[in-house]
Amino acid sequence: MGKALVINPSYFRTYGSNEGGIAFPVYPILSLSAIAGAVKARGHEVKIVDLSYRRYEPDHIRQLILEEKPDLVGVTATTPLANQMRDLSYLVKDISEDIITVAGGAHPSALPFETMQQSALDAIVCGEGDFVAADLLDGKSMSDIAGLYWRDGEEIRVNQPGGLMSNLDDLPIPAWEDYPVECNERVTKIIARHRPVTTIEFSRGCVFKCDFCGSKNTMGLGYRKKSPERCADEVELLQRLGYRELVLVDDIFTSDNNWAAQVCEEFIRRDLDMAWTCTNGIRVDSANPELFSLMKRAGCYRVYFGFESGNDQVLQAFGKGGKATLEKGITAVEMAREAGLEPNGFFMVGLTGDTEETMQDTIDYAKKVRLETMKCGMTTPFPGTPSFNALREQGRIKTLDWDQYTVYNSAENIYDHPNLDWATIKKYFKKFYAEAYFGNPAYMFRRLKFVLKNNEIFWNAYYTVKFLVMLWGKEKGPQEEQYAFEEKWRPLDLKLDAELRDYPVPQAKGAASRKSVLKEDKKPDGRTIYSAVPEGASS
Ligand code: B12
Ligand code: SF4
Repeated sequence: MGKALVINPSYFRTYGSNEGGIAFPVYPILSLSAIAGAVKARGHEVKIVDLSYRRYEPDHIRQLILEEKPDLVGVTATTPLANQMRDLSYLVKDISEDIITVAGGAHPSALPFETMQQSALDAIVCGEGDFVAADLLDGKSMSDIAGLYWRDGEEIRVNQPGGLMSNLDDLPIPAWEDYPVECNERVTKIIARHRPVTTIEFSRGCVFKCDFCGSKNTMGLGYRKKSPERCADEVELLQRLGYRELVLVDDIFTSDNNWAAQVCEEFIRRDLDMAWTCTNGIRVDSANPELFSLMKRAGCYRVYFGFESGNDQVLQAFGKGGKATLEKGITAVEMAREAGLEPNGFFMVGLTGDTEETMQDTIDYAKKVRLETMKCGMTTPFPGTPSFNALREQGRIKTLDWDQYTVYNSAENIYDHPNLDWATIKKYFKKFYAEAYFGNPAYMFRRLKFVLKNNEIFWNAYYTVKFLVMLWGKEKGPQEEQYAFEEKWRPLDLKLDAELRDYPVPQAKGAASRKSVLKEDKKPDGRTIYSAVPEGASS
């Protein structure tokens, strides 16, 4: 029997500024519970370490590793957390060369080879990786694990990808019971009404191609679903564990209306008493009045719609367009209201194709749709997204220091927008909040009614003050991280103007192997680089 210690790095720096503090979404994350579930199912031990709510303190981790004596340390990371993941890999190797270090998640999946080059990691999972930690603890050789990037002496080896899982019911049940309970209580009232809260997934993937989105790198292009019975079993288990609310992390739960309805019917049939929300956003064109009513009856109380822009040309330009029109957005919100769901919206400024006029359209549109809250972000090109690749080709990406890729700050340090300067983007970002909230009497009246009805006066007043500080207070900016091994980090062998490696997007269609969409390129130094073959071309 082996032991894994799996780490979610600290969000303190990413969200720690006055801009980010208000929206600090701290709750158990699914990747770690999923990996832990698989490790336990194979008879190994696991310890989940969630640093999201506290500072990164290398000595604290060192102590933990010395106490727990794991055989494997796993780290998950988005791009803003990539440098912490690097530092952790050196820290573990400093304690013992024998502990296997492996990483996965959005950033390593987007840039697997580069992440190996930059770190002391033994291996990286590119894409889905539920069973990798369990396989390694079982003693499986790295060369036999599909999709793995791994270190072989000085060489970085790449294994042929294995394809995405075809039947999500084959996944072990996530080990929610092992998640440190303090994480379940910290989530802000704005995000979840009932506590303890945790995350759950009913489906994986998305078939759309918005240019700012990196979800395909892990979950692939396509849509896969758990059976309604399996979804209900998971909710039932969480109910037994004492959870009272679930945040659904699915890219678009309503992608398949019929299946989503069956899931809700199963919850209703079993009389499950669980609140849940579609916090991650659903597309307006997947809205359906009957489905929304069923969702409400099944415990869902809040949905977020991904509107992004209030201009149809911009929707087209960044790859949404099609059926997700502005008209559809307005109807979708009214459908949700009619069904008794709280409609909320996500918007962005600085999108591909945005101009001053179109950003104003977005603000005007946000005022028009009758939402409960509106969240606006400044578009940031994360590695692994089409927009990052395009901006890089145009020479507009200004840094590959992942510490700059924080959530609510310094996007101007990351890139230059093709047709907008940063002063203008920031102006419209603030204007969005000023006009959509405070310059919107209809909204203010609606919100007051909502707050009184739900008895949320204190929290709304509290967040309004924080919000005002965020918008008009002095910018603190992200705080410096205290890395332990920065001087040892391997440099990134990726120049700003270097040609990018082209990584394939996993395809879920028919659960085909990724082989069919890959071109193999054997390098003289023994490495194998795979490139995506354009749709329609034969491999
Ligand atoms: C829920 C979610 C969050 C949650 C939890 C984050 C988390 N790490 O789980 C919160 C709200 C905190 C969050 C915040 C942010 N997020 Co977010 N988030 C998601 C979302 C919607 C789902 C993630 C999820 O739970 N999926 C289900 C689980 C099972 O899958 P998974 O996490 O990918 O893990 C699997 C594999 O990746 C792999 N794996 C992952 N980790 C590890 C570790 C080991 C050791 C192994 C072996 C395997 C492994 O195995 C797992 C099982 O198959 C994704 C979109 C998506 N579809 O991926 C975006 C996504 C990950 N987020 C993204 C971004 C940009 C952010 C933010 C930067 C900005 C923001 N939106 O506020 C912040 C960053 C916060 C921070 N400090 O890092 C981007 C990442 C792009 C990038 N290159 O980094 C994504 C892809 C969304 C997008 N549209 O582009 N996010
Ligand atoms: S933003 Fe949403 S709809 Fe667009 S590609 Fe990403 S997951 Fe799909």
